[in-house]
Amino acid sequence: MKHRLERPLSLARNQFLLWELFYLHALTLSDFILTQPDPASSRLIAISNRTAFGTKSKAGGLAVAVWDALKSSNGLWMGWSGKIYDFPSNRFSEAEQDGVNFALCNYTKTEYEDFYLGYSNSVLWPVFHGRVDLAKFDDRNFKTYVEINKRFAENTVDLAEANDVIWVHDYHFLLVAKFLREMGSSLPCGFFLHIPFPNPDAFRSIPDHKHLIEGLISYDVVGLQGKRDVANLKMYLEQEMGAEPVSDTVMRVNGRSVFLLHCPIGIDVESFSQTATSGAALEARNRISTFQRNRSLVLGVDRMDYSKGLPQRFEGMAKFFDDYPHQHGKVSFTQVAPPSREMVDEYMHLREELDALAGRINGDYGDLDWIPIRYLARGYAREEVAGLYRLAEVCLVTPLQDGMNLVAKEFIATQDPNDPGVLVLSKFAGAAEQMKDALLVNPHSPTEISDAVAKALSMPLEERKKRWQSLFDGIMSEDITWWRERFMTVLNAVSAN
Ligand code: ADQ
Repeated sequence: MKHRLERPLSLARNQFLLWELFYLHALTLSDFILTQPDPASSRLIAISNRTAFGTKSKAGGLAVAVWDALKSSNGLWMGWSGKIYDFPSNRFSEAEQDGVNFALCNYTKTEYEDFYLGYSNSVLWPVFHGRVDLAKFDDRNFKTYVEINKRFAENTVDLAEANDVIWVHDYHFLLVAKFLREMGSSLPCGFFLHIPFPNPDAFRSIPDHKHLIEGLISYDVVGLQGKRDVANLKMYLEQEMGAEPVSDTVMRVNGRSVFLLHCPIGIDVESFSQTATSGAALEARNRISTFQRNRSLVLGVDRMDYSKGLPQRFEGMAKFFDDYPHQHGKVSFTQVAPPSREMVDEYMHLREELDALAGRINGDYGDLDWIPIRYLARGYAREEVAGLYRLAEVCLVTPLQDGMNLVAKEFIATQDPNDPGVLVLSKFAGAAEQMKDALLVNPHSPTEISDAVAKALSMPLEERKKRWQSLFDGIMSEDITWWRERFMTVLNAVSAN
């Protein structure tokens, strides 16, 4: 039986935020009326490293949310084309797809290595995920990071019109607003960080931390996934920059007011839920069922990244097979993990580590007619992933650190309400702040993972349904539309004040 899905009333659900703005920031009622998003007069410019240009289906919540926002305002999406050329793209080239305009640049090989692999993914990604030990600090990479941010700002100034509103995404572009301000642009500019904001000491370990924070506080609104991220950023601003809170959400720093917005990203629940019963999803289910026979499926779906806690998860499953021998032959764990950022050393090492661990666990516990752990180092179509989620009795989402984690929400969206699976979720995923009815575990503890899997597999149907319903209601009420409108409501209101 299909569950009933209602169109989210996101604007109504964000009314609370309007009142929060009204009271906390002494905006007048007319400010509100005048500053609500008016697609007819303000165009949205989105900036992110990759765009959805050239993709047939806009898989992934973010691409869909940004696309919809751009389409309704005849907007512009700026980003990297994904191509590497010999010459820098001082001017971006323009394109159009399905009613959305794009301005795309190419990177040179050096820019790709220094800006993308070097600074973004070998300094900011590890440090923001609490892995200062993996960071590789190099002045040259920072210099290129600055140059690319400046180039994006220059092209934004060239392409922007008087009423535009700018929304920048993620850690690749911490400095864009600072350059925009230096170039004289006062257009409303918001930033959303998809990954965690680290504790102040970890952030201070980056030699250029003061430059980075000057960039961040040049935005009017900084959106963060979790309350812990907002608290970390506030703490850093107070300790290092002498910032003073104007209200619960606004900090006064270097003569500017910055709105720190707690804004957890959601998914398109309705669409994901429908995908799980599509033809392609059923086909994927049938294929894995052939392998599973009647065994219970424990599933993991992640990009192959050290922040996702994959070796620790494999160890957790080894502990499960150790501690619960009666489950041998009755349960199989399948981990789907497409390699990413393979040019970065740590990602190559992770691949080798997982190869070795999977081999060891199968060697130790497997039998002639049973493979305990299957690890597939490849990506699958969105429909196929949805089909796998729907079949799984347990989904293991155990990152060591994660801004949010969309897999946790996708799993819940795809379950059969009459026979839902159980979500085992890391306490350190941003999603854990919202999804308290999952089985929450410490991802570093093989015992906690093992016991949670055992508990999930033996959980009575009534308890599974109760937990699932509460999780489902949560992801429905704070879905991708709610997230986008929450951010845009604040950006429009704050920037006009
Ligand atoms: P990611 O680190 O990429 O995102 P996540 O939120 O889990 O992590 O999203 C991964 C996406 O890739 C999901 O939509 C998932 O379905 C898909 N995916 C993963 N493995 C796949 C496979 N094998 N085949 C096909 N699809 C696969 C960053 C942050 C997160 C934050 C998001 C959004 O690190 O914390 O939730 O941005 O803000």
